[in-house]
Amino acid sequence: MKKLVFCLLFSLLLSNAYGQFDVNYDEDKVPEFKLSDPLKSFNGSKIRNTKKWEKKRRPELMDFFSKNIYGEVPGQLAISSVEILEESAEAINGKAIRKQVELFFEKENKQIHFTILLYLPKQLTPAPIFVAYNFYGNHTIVNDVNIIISEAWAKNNPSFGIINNQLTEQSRGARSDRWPVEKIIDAGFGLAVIYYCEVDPDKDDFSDGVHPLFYVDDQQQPAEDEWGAISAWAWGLSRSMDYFETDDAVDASKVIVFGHSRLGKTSLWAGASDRRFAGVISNNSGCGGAALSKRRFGETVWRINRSFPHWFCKNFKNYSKNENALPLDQHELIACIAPRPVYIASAEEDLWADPKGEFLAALYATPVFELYGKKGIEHTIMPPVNQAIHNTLAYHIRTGKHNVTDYDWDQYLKWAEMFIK
Ligand code: GTR
Repeated sequence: MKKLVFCLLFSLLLSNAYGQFDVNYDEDKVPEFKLSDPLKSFNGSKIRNTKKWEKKRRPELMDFFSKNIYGEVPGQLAISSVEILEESAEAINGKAIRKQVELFFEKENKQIHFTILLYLPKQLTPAPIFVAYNFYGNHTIVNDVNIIISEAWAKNNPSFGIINNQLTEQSRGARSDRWPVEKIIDAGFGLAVIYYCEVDPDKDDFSDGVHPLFYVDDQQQPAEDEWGAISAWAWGLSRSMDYFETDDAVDASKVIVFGHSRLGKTSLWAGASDRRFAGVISNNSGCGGAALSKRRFGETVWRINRSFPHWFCKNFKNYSKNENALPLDQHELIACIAPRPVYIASAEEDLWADPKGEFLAALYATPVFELYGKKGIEHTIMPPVNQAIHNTLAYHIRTGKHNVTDYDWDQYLKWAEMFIK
């Protein structure tokens, strides 16, 4: 008996250590919650027109997201210099121009730099583009020997040939299944990618990446309301936009920011905080991205803050196991992008990211799109799998797992043709 009790207690402890008790995948166990109305300000006043939305509601929502979720960027920093590292007019079977552009930043005797790899359709100048981060380096997105391998820190991953935190030749083209570059070019779009760890290495360490450039005196890490990694990555996307505005081959008024998973959280925040992005795509972004936090389905605020303490600002920890104290939810982040086109995409088997919560966030963001005379999500029930809804605010749930697939890109290209081009 004693042994049994001990075993039970031990497994209880173990499962709790791994957070088992905090992961709910049962729709019936989703707690009751009240969502805030995007068209009602914190003081209760009704928002009846776009003027009031722009002047009052949107700023107060953005202010809350900035100071309590993603963290504020502490200052401004312009590109100090640009270097074209490489350029060719014979890429992607002769259909595209390839350009590798390095951006340098300097402040307080510290510097960072990151490289944008661009493929642009030859037949179209200036071209609308997608801009996105990748997880394992620019050289993974297509099997092209000319792509420079980043020297920035990488998380070890033997299947990508990453040991000693360095990217290697072994992973050249290894992620080409997620990046149908030729199809993007054929559709009349360009693609710009950046290795995200060049802007801020994805680890709980604030001594590297862009953060230290803004430290005051002997500051070691961002303040409670200052930027975590997602906000830093969003900052990098905005700096890439600064560059696009100077490149005649890019139509800077038609830049769509795309991201998957943690980088889909980033694309939403980048799109909300920088209105120069003409459109936003969030692929399987889940908790802290498109999914409603208050549903606590799959990954929760507590869980994400515990596993990735560096992604959000420190203030976000106030909402771990305390989601109902949030005066807003992620539908209002999507709303803050309106009236610009936004695409939220889920995957049927990606329960960790809460597909239903992602759909509901799009649905509940709809009134703000409608305020601008744009179409959002018109049906309150989730569409069947693989039946995309293409409005200004778009949504699909596809079959399969947490990933970026051809189905996803086929939808994005069709939608971008309708709403961005
Ligand atoms: C998971 C994390 C998710 C998602 C994903 C990813 O481990 O819990 O929020 O961001 O990583 O980025 O691949």
